[in-house]
Amino acid sequence: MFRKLLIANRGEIAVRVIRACRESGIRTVAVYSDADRNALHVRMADEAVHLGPAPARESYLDIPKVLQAAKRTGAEAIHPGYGFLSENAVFAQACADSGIVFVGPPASAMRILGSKTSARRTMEKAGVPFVPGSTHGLTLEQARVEADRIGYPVMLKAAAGGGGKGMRLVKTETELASAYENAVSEATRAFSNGEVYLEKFIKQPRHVEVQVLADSHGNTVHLCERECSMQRRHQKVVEESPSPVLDDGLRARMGETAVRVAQAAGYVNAGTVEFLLDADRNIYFLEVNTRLQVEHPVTELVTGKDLVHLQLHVAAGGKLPFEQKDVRIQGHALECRIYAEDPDNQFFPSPGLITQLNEPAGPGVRVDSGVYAGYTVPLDYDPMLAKLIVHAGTREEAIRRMERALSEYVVGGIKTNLGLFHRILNDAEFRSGNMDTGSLDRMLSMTPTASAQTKNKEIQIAAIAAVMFAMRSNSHGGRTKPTANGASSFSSVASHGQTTEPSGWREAARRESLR
Ligand code: MV4
Repeated sequence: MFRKLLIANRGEIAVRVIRACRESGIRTVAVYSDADRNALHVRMADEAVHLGPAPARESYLDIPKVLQAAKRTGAEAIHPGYGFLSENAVFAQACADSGIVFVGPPASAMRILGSKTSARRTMEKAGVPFVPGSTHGLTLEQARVEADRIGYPVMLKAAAGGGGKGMRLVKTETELASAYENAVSEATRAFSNGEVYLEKFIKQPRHVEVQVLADSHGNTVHLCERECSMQRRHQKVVEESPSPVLDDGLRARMGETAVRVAQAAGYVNAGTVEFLLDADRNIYFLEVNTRLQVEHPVTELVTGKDLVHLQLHVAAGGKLPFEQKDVRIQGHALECRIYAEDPDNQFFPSPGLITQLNEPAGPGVRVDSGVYAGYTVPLDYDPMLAKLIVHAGTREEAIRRMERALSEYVVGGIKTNLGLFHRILNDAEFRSGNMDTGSLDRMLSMTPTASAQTKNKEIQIAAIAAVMFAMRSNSHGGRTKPTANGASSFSSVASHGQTTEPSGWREAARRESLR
């Protein structure tokens, strides 16, 4: 195993990797920018190297600076986390050329999968079902012919894209020329590569992804699926495993297909195979994310496998310590992504000083957080603060556990999306388990009714009361005494909105949660 590893990332994922390293006796090197001098990952690592100014181009994305930090500190391996350099084949190749282990797939697999057209050609050869359409970049004239062949509506996509960038829906031939020009120019600007291709448009698809894991000895397994349809503008908000819409047959077929995808690309390490599932339950390969994903914890909780430990193990040349038949799903896991953003103002980022922080705990609750009370969230990077993940026996129990954990969660000083999850978890489509990628937009387009707002406020008040109750039990080392009318301090707080012993912390929590 490695003696020292550099984490080329920040925030909760850097912290997550540092924790796994500490458990394995691996020394850790953090890197940071001017904006991250006081960041949690810097405090938690054994060593830290300053990279440069706040803009990612001059710090976290600067390949020579990151490599130099690894060489100077004697790190034998680099974990890229997600985002930043994690899917950059040039970086993976540069690590290999410098004799540093990149904790991720070989650069060759990243090149095959990084181009959506080359990925589609590879899957065509391997007999993997993919969305009907072209497997090469197209001129406008070729696009016209191809669109006529597969039938409108079609989607124009950037070959270098992924995650929704450079995509255009084309409903009729009259829209094709202008959509083509737009897609090419957007792709050129975003990826310095204007190659676009066509796919048949799948209406209201569900987004289901399969976690795969491969070692360098030819063994590949899948760790079942995650359902990620609850998203807004290609930003996932709630994820879960297993998917409520898969049965064992479809799960096995998707898993086997994902393993075939990985093998066809020469994949090693952890990766995610994305599928679209249409209304008739057809599955279509979409793309591979060649990194550890934000939502990996839901897979860890239901399979009992630690993905970061496994990534480190296979990157160091180890064999997979289990076989496919040993992978089973236990119970149900849900994840809520906590963002510093304002749901009442078009989800604009809301950076600033975190004045109060109470992260939930208790049975079946995990918080992967990159922040602490007194930390100032910078505006330079993604505004995700933390992930709240719960595990329980059934989906219903997991939803109730998530509501309980959310009721304990207090983030003061900045706006967050915490208040949104109660609505999502009680949304009829979400409850049914039959969501698609339009479900969250439909929910958000319905302004909450006055009664729903009243209900929300009641729940918020109950949430603060629950936190106060917990604090009180802690500080007094015992139960809360009933009040004269027989109610506990819980209902007393709920009805009067104040405690008998006002404290700075409680008052701040009350102000935050009532906002
Ligand atoms: C599609 C599609 C419908 N038909 N492709 C968006 C992100 C990128 N990974 C692929 N995406 C889509 N591709 C065809 N041929 C609909 C989407 C899509 C979507 C996919 C996954 C998760 C959320 C989504 C939201 C809107 C559209």
